[in-house]
Amino acid sequence: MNDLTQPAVAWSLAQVEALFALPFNDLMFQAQTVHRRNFDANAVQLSTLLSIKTGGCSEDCGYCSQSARHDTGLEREKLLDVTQVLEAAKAAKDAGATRFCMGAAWRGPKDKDLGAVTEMVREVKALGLETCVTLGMLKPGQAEELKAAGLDYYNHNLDTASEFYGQVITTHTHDDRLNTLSHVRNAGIHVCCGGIVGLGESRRVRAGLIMELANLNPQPESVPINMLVKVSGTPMAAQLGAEDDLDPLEFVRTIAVARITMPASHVRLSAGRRELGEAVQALCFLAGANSVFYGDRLLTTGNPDVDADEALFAKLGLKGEGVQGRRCAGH
Ligand code: SAM
Ligand code: DTB
Ligand code: SF4
Repeated sequence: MNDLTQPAVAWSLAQVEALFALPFNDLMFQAQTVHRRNFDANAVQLSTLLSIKTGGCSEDCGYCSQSARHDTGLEREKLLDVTQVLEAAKAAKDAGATRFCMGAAWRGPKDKDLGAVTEMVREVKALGLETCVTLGMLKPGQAEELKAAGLDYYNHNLDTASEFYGQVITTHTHDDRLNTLSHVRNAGIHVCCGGIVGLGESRRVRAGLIMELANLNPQPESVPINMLVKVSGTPMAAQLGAEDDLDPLEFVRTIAVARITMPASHVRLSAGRRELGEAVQALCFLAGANSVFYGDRLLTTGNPDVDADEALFAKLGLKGEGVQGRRCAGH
C-alpha cells in the first residue's frame, strides 16, 4: 500500500484524489493509524451551538435556511440578549460540552452588534467554556476586538472548492472567505474552518475542498464537515433529487481524507449527523472524526438529541472530552 500520509509541504489535488481512490479498507487503516498517532482514539470533543441571530441574512448561500433570499418559512429573529445566551451556555456545560459556539446569520457584524457579541463571549468564557463565534465576514480590527474579549475560535468555512463556489454562493467570493480567515489567524484566534458536501458536487470538488483546507498554513484547529440538510425553499433542495444524495460511504471517505491530510486537527461531524444514523457515524469515528455538535439543535435544523448521543457513545465506548484529550502538544 502506498503511504500517502507523510507530511507534504502542500497537498496537490492529485495526492488528495489518490487518497479518495484507495480501497476503502486501506483508506480506513491509514486514517485510523494517523488518528491514533495524534489523538486518544476513543475521545470525542463536544461543542454546542446556539443561533444568537436567526434568519434574514443578505447572503444567497444555496443551501441555507437563513438567507432572506429564500422562502424557507423561517421566522427572522433579532439578536438574543446575553441572559438568554448564558442560560443556554450553562445548560450546554451541564450536559458535558466543552465549547460553546454562537452563530449569527449576517454577511458580517456591524460594529454595534460586535459590542453585544463580545459581551456574550466574555460571559460565556467566565463559565469555564471555550468560546467560538461564527458571524460572517470580518472587517479589519473586528477579529482583534473578539480576541480581546477572550474568543478562542472563529468558525468560517471554505464550504466548497474554489472552482465550485460560484455555483453555490454569488454574494461573496471564496477569496472573501480566505481574507476573513487571515484576519482571524493574525489576531491569534484559533481557526475553525471546514465545508459542506452533498451539494451535487463531484469527488474532484470534494478533494479540492479538502486540499484547500489542508493547505491553509497553519492548518485549521477544527474542521467541521457538514452533510447537506435539504431545507425546503432553498435552491439546493429545489435542484437536487434523491439520486443526488451523497453516498454515506463517500461521506466516510471524506472524513478519512480530512483526517489523513490534517492529522492534528479536530475533525467534526456537523450538520446532517442525525440523517447519517449510528452505523455511518461509527464508521466516521473510525475514519478519524473526533468532534461533534452536541445538543438537540444546530442553528435551525435538528441534531441527534443528547440521550441518543449518550447511548451511541456508550455503545462505542467513546468518551466526550475537551482538547485535553489530545496526545501531542500543540494548539
Ligand atoms: N453566516 C455565517 C457564515 O456563513 O459563515 C455562519 C453561519 S453558517 C449557517 C455556518 C455553516 O453552516 C455554513 O458555512 C455551512 O457549511 C453550514 N450549513 C448551513 N446550512 C446548511 C445546511 N442546510 N446543511 C448543511 N450545512 C449547512
Ligand atoms: C458549521 O460548520 N456547521 C455549523 C456551525 N459551523 C455554525 C452550522 C450547521 C448549520 C446547519 C443548518 C442549520 O441548522 O441551519
Ligand atoms: Fe448567511 Fe451564513 Fe446562511 Fe450564507 S450560510 S446565508 S452567510 S447565514
